[in-house]
Amino acid sequence: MRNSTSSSKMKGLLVLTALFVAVFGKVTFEGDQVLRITAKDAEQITLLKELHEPMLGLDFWMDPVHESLPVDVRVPFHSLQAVRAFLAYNQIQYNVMIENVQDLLDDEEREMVKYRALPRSTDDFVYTTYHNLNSIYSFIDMLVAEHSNLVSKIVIGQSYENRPLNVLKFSTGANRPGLWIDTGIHSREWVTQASGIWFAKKIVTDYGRDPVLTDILNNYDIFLEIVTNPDGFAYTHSNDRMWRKTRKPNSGSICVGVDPNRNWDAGFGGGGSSGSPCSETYRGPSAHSEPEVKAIVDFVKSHGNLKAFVSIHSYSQMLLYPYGYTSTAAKDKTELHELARKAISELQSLYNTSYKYGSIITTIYQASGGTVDWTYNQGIKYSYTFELRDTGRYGFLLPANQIVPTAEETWLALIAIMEHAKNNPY
Ligand code: 0X9
Ligand code: ZN
Repeated sequence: MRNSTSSSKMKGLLVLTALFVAVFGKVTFEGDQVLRITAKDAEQITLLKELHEPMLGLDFWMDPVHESLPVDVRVPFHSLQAVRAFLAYNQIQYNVMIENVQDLLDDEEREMVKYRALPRSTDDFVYTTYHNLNSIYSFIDMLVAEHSNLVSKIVIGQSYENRPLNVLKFSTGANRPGLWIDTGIHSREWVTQASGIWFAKKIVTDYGRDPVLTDILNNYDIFLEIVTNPDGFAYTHSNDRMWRKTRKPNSGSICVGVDPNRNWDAGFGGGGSSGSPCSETYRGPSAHSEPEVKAIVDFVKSHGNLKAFVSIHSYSQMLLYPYGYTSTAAKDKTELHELARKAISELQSLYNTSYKYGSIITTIYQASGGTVDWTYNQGIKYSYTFELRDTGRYGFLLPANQIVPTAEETWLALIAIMEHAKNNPY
């Protein structure tokens, strides 16, 4: 995820990849490995940045930033020898996290095809597997049909490829302040959309039964956007499981897509974002250039009364608050920090999953133009972003048997945040 120049070599490689996909349909990851590289000092970090050479085709899941954070990188089979030799020569420590990426994708696919048939109700829906876009859209429609007194679907806009941007609105009365949750703004972070589905079912199940959720919903509306980047998500199923960005072409480049978590008007263009269309952190030509981002911006402004905004990513196991673009502390830092501590202690109480927490820039890395920096600057005090499971054993390829435990523990943290927002009106 780093600035890469669109050199002619890179174009060659990308054209080859594009051709391969056009002919064979889907990118394969046979023989690709994910390495966890542990740099021991700043010099080794600098060396690792050389691996951004476009011909190598490396996919940095965690970029080299400072020695305290391990660097996770997917190395295509054709570059494995070279990368290993480079690491050995420079005496840089690493271990193999994933032996063969394609094996994990085959497991994931085998698990999914077992449940191809569309269920008749959300009770029959399989929450323990990953689903494609059609299946999620049909889940949304079933849920609304089953609980039309509690939940409705609002379409806040269209994606670049004209897919609806669906938001579930859980509401028990008119003119209430709102709480927002989004999942899947980065399309390859599949455990997030899967958790979003589980949250939706949990809300309709618990309303009227769980006193805390009931009290929240008797005073606030909850908005939930499950597939925040539908074009990217469709593409992760059809062509490239590792796709992160949007799918809008970039004029003057053969590279497609913008990082929707660098596209917001909050420190737009600053450090930890790239101006190169081929980069995984490409910020886009201007703030809010992506329709998927603009739709949320318009919604937040026209609603005008959101009190919490939670944007959910994976992976790393972190609960983060603003800022990402600046090391200036947020004015509510003390309260946000204390609430994060409470939320992660609730989360940990279920399966003992441990989370780090703090501001984005101090806890993970500098990222400019991020979602929650913008919502916080709009006056939404309880702006948070999660990085769900795991810490890198499987990374973005979290096995489906961890979906429900991940969603369950995350829900406890979400309830803590929403309850605090309710008890602390501002
Ligand atoms: O780089 C990002 O956008 C986030 N990491 S991810 O692997 N999900 O892409 C980190 C940026 C700050 N964190 C969040 N906004 N979640
Ligand atoms: Zn993400």
